[in-house]
Amino acid sequence: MALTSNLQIDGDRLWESLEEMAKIGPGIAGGSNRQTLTDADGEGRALFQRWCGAAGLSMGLDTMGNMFARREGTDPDALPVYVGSHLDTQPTGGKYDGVLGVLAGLEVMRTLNDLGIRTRHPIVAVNWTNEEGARFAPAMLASGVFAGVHEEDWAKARKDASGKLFGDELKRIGWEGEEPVGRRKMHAFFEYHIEQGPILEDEGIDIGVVTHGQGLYWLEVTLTGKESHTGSTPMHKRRNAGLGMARVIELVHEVAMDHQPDAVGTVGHMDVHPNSRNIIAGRTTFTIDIRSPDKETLDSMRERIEDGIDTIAEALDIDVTVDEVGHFDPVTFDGACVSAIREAADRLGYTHRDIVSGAGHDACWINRVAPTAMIFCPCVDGLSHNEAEAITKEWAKAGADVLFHAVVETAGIVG
Ligand code: HGY
Ligand code: MN
Ligand code: MN
Repeated sequence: MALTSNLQIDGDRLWESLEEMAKIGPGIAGGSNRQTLTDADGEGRALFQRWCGAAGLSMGLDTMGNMFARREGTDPDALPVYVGSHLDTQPTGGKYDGVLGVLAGLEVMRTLNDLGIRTRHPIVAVNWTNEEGARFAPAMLASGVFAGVHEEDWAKARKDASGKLFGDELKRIGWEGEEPVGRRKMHAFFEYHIEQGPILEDEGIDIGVVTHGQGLYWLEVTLTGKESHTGSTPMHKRRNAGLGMARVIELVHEVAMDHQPDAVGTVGHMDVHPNSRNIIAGRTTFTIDIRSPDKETLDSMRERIEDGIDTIAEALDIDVTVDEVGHFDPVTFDGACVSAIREAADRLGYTHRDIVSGAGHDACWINRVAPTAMIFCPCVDGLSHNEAEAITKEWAKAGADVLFHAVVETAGIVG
């Protein structure tokens, strides 16, 4: 049996599943707040598990809470084709970031069941724990442990803002598995995700064929000056950590602007101590997020920013520490997997273009241990990490059709 363009997923069922999942951990403005290892995350996992059980899939769970829902192939010795993303969201996240890729993976299985198609390779739908890195930094934490980038103990010792440990929270919600993390071998991994940027929508294109992912550094900076009275401390006698942070934020922006059109630089997480309106900030802690598709550019941006921070600290007589809390080099995805996606889009008659991922994804780590590629669908105004994140049912379906064809083609139809 050959894959023909009429073999497509059930777009209504996928959409209903997205809407159903979005009811768990709702945001306050119509999006999602299903942060990793919260009770809401646990509920979302349970719903995914129920759906997988109803589709006849067997569920594996590893010691980092990664979920693996398996559909048997005709050749049990053949390495499975994996397909998935993440169910956790930002605190003010959208309903589709990550979730679309997990539920589209389930939809691939449901469609195979409907069509009675058997594949040679087994197929496994995945939910990676803590992709967002919002509650426990860094992002893509559990896929990073799976790919051997992070030690499991280090990951489980990561703390959230209230001092809770990742490992304790994973146990608390009851989703710590027995399976040692990282043992699974993959024939290939496909991740379907919203673009989280404006290119596909602006160009009126259905499918992003993701050939590369840009590299990233997350640097956590702490500036320490001296708290003192805002009214009675003369300007020349201040050690103002707040002013230091403001100058670093400007520096990060300037360095990114010097490497347009691709590089980006942001300070998104900021803590000010004691954060009182009439006390000069004695300490500021903030995260610098810089990204570029080019490794040399990325490294030179980091160097220029760290040198600049030292100059700012000296000028303001404040102390500084800089810790790297996240990093991966720019990623080149697997040629054969990328071609399978391109051919699927062509077969189905969807418009497509090659694209570099601006955001980080679990696929960026899994690409180290298996042939990997990604599919993007457009999102409204390119907006993401915002509760107003939106896609259309048609966009969701088109990408899931391409995912279905790419995965099934790679898994080999037996009949
Ligand atoms: O930060 C990222 O790029 C991803 O959304 N976690
Ligand atoms: Mn995501
Ligand atoms: Mn995200």
